[in-house]
Amino acid sequence: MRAAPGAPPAPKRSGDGFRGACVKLEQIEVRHVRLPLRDPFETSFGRTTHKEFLLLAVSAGGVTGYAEGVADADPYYLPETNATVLHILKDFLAPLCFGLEISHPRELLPAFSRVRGHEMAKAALEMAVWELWARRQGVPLHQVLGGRGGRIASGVSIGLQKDAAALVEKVEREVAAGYRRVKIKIKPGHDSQLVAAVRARFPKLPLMVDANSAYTLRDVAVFRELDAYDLMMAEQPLAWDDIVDHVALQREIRTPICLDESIRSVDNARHALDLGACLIINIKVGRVGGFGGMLAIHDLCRSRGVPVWCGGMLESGIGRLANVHLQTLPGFTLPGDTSASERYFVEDLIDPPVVVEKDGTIQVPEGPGIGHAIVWPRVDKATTFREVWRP
Ligand code: OSB
Ligand code: MG
Repeated sequence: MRAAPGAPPAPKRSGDGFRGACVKLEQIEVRHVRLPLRDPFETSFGRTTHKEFLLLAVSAGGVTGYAEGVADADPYYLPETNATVLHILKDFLAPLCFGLEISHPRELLPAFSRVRGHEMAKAALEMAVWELWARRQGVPLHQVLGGRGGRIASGVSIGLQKDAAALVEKVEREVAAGYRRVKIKIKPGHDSQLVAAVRARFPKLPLMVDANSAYTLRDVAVFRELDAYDLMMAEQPLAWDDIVDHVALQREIRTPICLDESIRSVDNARHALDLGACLIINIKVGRVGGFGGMLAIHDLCRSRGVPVWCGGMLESGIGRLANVHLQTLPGFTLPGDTSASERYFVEDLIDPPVVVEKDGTIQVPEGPGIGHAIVWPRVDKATTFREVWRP
């Protein structure tokens, strides 16, 4: 059932959990989930064989909302880990949240501001409340975010391969599958020759590289070389917490820089754009404190005509669907890293899985919340521990 546009949502039950239109959380469940990846994923910062994440379930008034954390087991992409996220949630954010009467999930990120940093922990809880918010109104997540139904364009992120020939083969497979944009991972010693090999085979392919912070300003020659290959962008060439050196690099090269790791708040985004550190921004909702941070960065970039796209963290279907919904906002003008479930997992945790059609698009679900069923026996099988917290 759809709520009339603009009409206040009708609480499903009065009393329990819902004070008028407010949400007061009654329970937070956290699971640690470990799911084997179909193929290992290698970047400049390491090789991943299993997806390990925290799955949150927040309940109020007989409705439960779900979200997948984006932290990894290790601090090699960004400083947070699943262990730090669990600590910050359990000891700070959950108690804080139990004390709130939430009249809109947009209030959560500001309410969390006393906790400095820990964006992934904030996002996991905040996103679960948004998902609950949508389910409670019986509407898809994209509707409460201000997006639309329909389809989104899908791109693909290809990890480091054993050599250039293996990479080209992999690109061929993904292009044949319909993906609208290909991103390849690079690291020092494995960069311009890889790009040259892919470009030789696909002269017109929308192509980009992602360095995951593997370079310094001493490597400017590598990026000048990459300027010859008509790349859509170069993602996060320099340090994970840098803005200033990226300004210097962007002045030296034609290829647009896109920031990923360096953007963890709307203020980071504003600083980067004001200074000229990048021309494009990768938004990962879990990296920017949740949907509130995503919306603020989206709106800022849209007001300045700066394209954004949605990054990925090898999410299971639960996080993947959240990414599908948020990409229906109008500022997401470039294909993101949201690919089909089957590229990552033999069996995803949702039914149906996320599917990419031959035209390189994904259907946006219309059911309540994330919109596809969570397959609990599969989640149970992949759960290594579980905690339940109450006020
Ligand atoms: O930098 O975008 C990244 C995966 C894990 C951590 C960081 C990144 C990535 C990817 C893969 O590029 C995106 C995906 O397929 O989910
Ligand atoms: Mg990246």
